[in-house]
Amino acid sequence: MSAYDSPSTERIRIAIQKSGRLAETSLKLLERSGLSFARSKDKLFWYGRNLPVDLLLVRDDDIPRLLLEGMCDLGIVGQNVAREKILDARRSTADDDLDELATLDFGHCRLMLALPEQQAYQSPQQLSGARIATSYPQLTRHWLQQHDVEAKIVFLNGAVEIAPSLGTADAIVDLVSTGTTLRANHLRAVETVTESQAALYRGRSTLSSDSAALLDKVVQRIQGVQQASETKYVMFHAPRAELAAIAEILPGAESPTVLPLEGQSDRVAVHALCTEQVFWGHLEALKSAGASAILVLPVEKMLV
Ligand code: PRT
Ligand code: ZN
Repeated sequence: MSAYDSPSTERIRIAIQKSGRLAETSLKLLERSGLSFARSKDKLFWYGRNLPVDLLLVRDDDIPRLLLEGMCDLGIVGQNVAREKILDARRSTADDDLDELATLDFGHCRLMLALPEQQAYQSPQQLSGARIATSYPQLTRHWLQQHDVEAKIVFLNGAVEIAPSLGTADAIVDLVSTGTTLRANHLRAVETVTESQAALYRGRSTLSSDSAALLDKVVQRIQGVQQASETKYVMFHAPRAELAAIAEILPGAESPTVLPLEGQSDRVAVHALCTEQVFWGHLEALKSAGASAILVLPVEKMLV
């Protein structure tokens, strides 16, 4: 019996989006971190099978509140939603906040100010007195305040992009990824209010020291999976004399391993863990510096 099977151990809860843009990638990330759940099709709750870590499947908008109220210990949600809800919560409780433990490199988008295509744009000041439609009133208000502009915020829960053509707003603040929706509605993005991607947040729950240790372990694994997906193991042969120049080319590599090559005193084998993205340009630069037999391998798991 492991320490985690003890009946006295509390269970940790992780909230993710039930269905939508972040749902599948969030679940995959947890599964790749070694967590396994007893899936149930309709239920909002999946019981953790191999560790006392359960899953709550909810609307993304509910995740920050569940975290702020300590109902969940961890949550994966877009920074846009988390920041909006934190600002909203602070209106009644000034010190409300959530710790962002890691950005997760999916669900990338921008919250942007957009105007009708034909309208000229010079600066935020021209928005003074304008009506701005958005589902993100707090982030929009915050941005307007930063630019010292007073405008009227029109809250809409969806279909924000049609507000200008309906005549209910002069501008919008909405999420943009490819920009197709804006173009289809004859709108033009002119300012970025905030950039966003999915992130891992710590809830405001208190845990026993055992559960806190388990939570740390889960977080470390998630960060490890996240880091491994960006990390590559690079192997090649190179002239011994060029090692210093070659080390400069390798992105995010610390102290590569240098091994002798049988029967070749002037060439060595180099193995390096590159923690930043490896592009074709890096490989071409290695080749120009005399490297050959260059291999780039994915890294499945990492514990640093
Ligand atoms: O049901 P639930 O409330 O859980 O889901 P939801 O409908 O509120 O959210 P969902 O699944 O649409 O999005 C979840 C999160 O994905 C958002 O909070 C963002 O963090 C992130 N994300 C990334 C996006 C987009 N990209 C995005 N493009 N969320 C919404 N969009 C919208 C955008 O506003 C536009 O209307 O998708 C449309 C297409 O965008 P374009 O620019 O590609 O045309
Ligand atoms: Zn939502």
